[in-house]
Amino acid sequence: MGIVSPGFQGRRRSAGPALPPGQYLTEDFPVLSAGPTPRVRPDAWELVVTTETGAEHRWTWAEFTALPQETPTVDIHCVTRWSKLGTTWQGVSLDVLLDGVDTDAAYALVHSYGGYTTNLPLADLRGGRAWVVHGYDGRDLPAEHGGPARLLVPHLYLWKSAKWVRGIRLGVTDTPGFWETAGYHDYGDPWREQRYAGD
Ligand SMILES: Nc1nc2c(c(=O)[nH]1)N[C@H]1C(S)=C(S)[C@@H](COP(=O)(O)O)O[C@H]1N2
Ligand SMILES: [Mo]
Repeated sequence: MGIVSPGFQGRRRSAGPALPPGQYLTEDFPVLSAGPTPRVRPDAWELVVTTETGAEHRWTWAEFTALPQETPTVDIHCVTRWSKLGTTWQGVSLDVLLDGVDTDAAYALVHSYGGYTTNLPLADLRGGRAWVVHGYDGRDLPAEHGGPARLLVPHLYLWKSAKWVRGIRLGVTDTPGFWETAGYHDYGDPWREQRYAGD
């Protein structure tokens, strides 16, 4: 009854595909690391955001973990084609970290302990879509998954979610990171299947 015609409302939102094209579902949590796992003790850990003018914003572990916390539940998609749905993390929104950072930059190059880098538009770190997380599934983030803390940007392929994050350098120009230099897509939207440069 009424004026609602079935099939003409909210279909994509309620029943849209959970998996981006070319992905399969996994229940376990694979570890993908391009090198050895760095062991960074929290008391030696710091996070640095550097702006295009060279201004630095630093957080010790105590300062970082005292910031307002969120527990996002998100789907993650690796370019090697596994996806994992409904993963729950704990950490700090990039909106909180970037609040008070004065910048006109359009790009971010994320640096990890161990030397890994990855780039993305600064806009993709804003708007409640990116976190620096130190917890997974109610526990401390295991070292192999990026502990003590990693970036989490679930709307892009997971190689953008730098494990063992140590710094974010803001720039007016785009600088490709580790996998982007090796031929992976500069942006990496799983829903547009942007796996490799040119996709
Ligand atoms: N520092 C660092 N971060 C990294 C990587 C890496 O090799 N080093 N691999 C990336 C890739 S390709 C993926 S798929 C995810 C894997 O995260 P996981 O090992 O927690 O599943 O981390 C990303 N972040
Ligand atoms: Mo990956």
